[in-house]
Amino acid sequence: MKPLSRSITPEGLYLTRRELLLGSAAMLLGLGAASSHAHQRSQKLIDPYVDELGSHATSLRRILRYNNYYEFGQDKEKVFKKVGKLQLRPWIVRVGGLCHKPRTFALEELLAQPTEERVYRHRCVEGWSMVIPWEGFPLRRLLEQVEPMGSARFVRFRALQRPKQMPGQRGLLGKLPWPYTEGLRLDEAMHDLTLLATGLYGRPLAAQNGAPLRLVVPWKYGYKSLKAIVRIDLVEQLPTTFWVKASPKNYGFYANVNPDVSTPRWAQKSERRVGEYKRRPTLPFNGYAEQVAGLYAGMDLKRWF
Ligand SMILES: Nc1nc2c(c(=O)[nH]1)N[C@H]1C(S)=C(S)[C@@H](COP(=O)(O)O)O[C@H]1N2
Ligand SMILES: [Mo]
Repeated sequence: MKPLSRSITPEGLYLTRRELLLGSAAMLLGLGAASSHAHQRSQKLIDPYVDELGSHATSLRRILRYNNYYEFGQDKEKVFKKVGKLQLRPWIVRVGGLCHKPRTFALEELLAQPTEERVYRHRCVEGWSMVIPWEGFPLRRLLEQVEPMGSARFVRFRALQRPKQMPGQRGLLGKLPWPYTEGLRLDEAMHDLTLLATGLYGRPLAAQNGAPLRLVVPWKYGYKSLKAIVRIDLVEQLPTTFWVKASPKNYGFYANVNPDVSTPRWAQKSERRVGEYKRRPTLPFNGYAEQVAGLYAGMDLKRWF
């Protein structure tokens, strides 16, 4: 079995540069969209991005052009065209609440952390999925630096609120409970699979994928993986979150991928991998049961959607 992660080696960096070169050569030749194919070719020759179950990563082009990011509207195929105005620097992330050493991190400091590559499955509650080669570091590493207090039981995340640059925060969608917020139980947040992503496919994160910093929790529905993080707080009570406030019937706090629990709006038995035609069965915990099922021993996963 392929390991879930590998650290970024000098060869890895070399590949990244090679990929960029091939990509820009394709652009110069006027092939435009061919850059991601050039990229895939270069990866396959040497070390393809494959998850531990053998699935190849979704193409970079698809990952960049099919997005859920309500701050930029509801049309998944248009998000990438609307993010250009978002100002990604300067950027700071405040980490506070019930911890002994609350801190403000400058983005540069976070991006200087050593990173790993993790090829993760991503399953949206709407029934589509992708395989994404993330680059990032475990959230645990950040939380340990602020020293959570014994009373901290949950972690609350908050995304950027900047209506001037985020059209979904104005007009009709402006009525949603902005800013986008999410939460995890502290042990979920400390789990090794839980990442802060800084990039994908060996490149810096694109705005539409949640730049400059984004949460990734691969065994939960995609809405837990909050983009554009600006604040992280350790708290005592289970936090209410954006989608739970907006539509409690269709969204829950735990949101562990579970083919046996459907929501009124979506059945969850199967999913369509973006780029594929036939649906495939959805796996409990999105295929990560071996690593995470123990976190929920004794919990009624039907009740705690
Ligand atoms: N801030 C913010 N984060 C968000 C969302 C959002 O609307 N706003 N959508 C979520 C949902 S529903 C999904 S499926 C994933 C999509 O991530 P991707 O576009 O990088 O594939 O982002 C999640 N994170
Ligand atoms: Mo989603």
